[in-house]
Amino acid sequence: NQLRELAEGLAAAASKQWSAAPLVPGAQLTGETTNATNPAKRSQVVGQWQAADSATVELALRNATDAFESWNATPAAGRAAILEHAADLMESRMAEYIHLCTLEAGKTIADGIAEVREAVDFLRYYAAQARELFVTEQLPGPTGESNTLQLSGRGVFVAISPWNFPLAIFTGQIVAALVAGNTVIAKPAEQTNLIGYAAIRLLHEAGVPAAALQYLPGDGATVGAALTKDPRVAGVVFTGSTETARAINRALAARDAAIGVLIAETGGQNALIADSSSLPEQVVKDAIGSAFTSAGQRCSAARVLYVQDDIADKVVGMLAGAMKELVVGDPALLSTDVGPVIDADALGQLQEHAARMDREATLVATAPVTDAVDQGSFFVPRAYELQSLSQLTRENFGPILHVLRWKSDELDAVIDDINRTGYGLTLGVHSRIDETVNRITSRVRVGNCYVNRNQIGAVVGVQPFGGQNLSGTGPKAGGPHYLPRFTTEKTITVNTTAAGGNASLLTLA
Ligand code: UN1
Repeated sequence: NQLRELAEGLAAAASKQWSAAPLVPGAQLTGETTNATNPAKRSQVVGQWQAADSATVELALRNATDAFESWNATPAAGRAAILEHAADLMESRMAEYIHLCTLEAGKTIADGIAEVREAVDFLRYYAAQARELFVTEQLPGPTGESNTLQLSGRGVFVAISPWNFPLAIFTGQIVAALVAGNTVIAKPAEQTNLIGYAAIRLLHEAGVPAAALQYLPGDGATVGAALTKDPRVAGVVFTGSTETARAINRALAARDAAIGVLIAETGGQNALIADSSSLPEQVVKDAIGSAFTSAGQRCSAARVLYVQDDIADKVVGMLAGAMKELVVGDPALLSTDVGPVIDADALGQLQEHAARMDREATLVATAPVTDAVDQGSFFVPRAYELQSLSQLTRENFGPILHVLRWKSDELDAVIDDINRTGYGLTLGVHSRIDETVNRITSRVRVGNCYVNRNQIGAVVGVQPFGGQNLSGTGPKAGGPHYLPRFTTEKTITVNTTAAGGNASLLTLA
């Protein structure tokens, strides 16, 4: 039944027209429209979107500033109820969002389903957390005084979101800021404006006031930079490159304004370490899942497989065999494992890296080339064997896995290598020796360690996700410490005796 509903929903969604434009009360929209295209079918226009101009950005900032006091005064339980309503709406229209994720972001149906579920999980998780967090806490104190601690939103929050989770991360960032009492200006990634627009419309329908949540599609210079340098902005929540996070941090710091908050989740150079006690079949299955799901376009994805030399030949041989089974193609087909990468730029960067690897490393495995590949921005998965991790000079955001061998006395050197990258997002460990697992997980400085399983797909509320060092500022999305970062605290001390709470003026100092 569910499958039939999904199929019917997908078919209905396929006949709809899609568009996006700024959602800013009072704006006169005059900007040019741009075509949105399907990454799997270069020539297919899937909708139009209109970018925000500078006047619209300014109006959005004014609206968000004006709307803050009343949205922040709405009881947290009321804000949480709106999120819960939005979760129900999104679930009931799951097929439409899956279709959009395939159409505009090139996601497979399986990834589209995961995307909608994660967005719904974020809505319900932050709603539940807000209900618990926003209770006025009575603090113990001296007799004659009452001390309470109140949480409040900070003001205007800007959400700058990535194209690789255009619904899940987009929604998660926005609703965390909103439910904490902030007004939000959402700047989607330019590649996924249509999905972002549909999500914002749904949140409005669920009851978020239009001025409390505004939508500003556009480029980084006109929209992103204008927002982050504005003194009216209290904080920014960002997922994307480390370089952009640094630029946002500098912009916030340079303002003659209150000190802005930055919550950033950035890149990685994620390793999977397998020792000789691990099961080669499982290592290969999890390496493939972690490196090539979502066409490798997850910041959690495995980029480097460190395999102990005694099992290395076996693992590399099995990897080559298994990769021959990967089906690269149209993400709308259920048979497809690996869809396109997001656009021609992304493809160009991967090709450039592969060309260097072809010269400087050894190609050990590839997936088969299919007819679909010429029609869009497809990169056929590859695996290279390296001599040293230093051959990787940047994060390669796509389906390329790098293999390195290590000897039994080199485990600490491997750990040092990984830490030296400065990134610290995910780590996979495959070993059946507890002592080895403990040594690795305690020494490697990352945000998420996964032992004897794949290293992607962190579940909201169960596996809080986020990195350290170059990989982000924390706190982790989908974890208990995330919402508090969007709030500010107020301590209220009241003299409750007629004569005064403090017995003597002399004790005041
Ligand atoms: C990202 O790619 O920005 O664990 C984050 C995962 C996802 C998060 C990825 N839940 O793979």
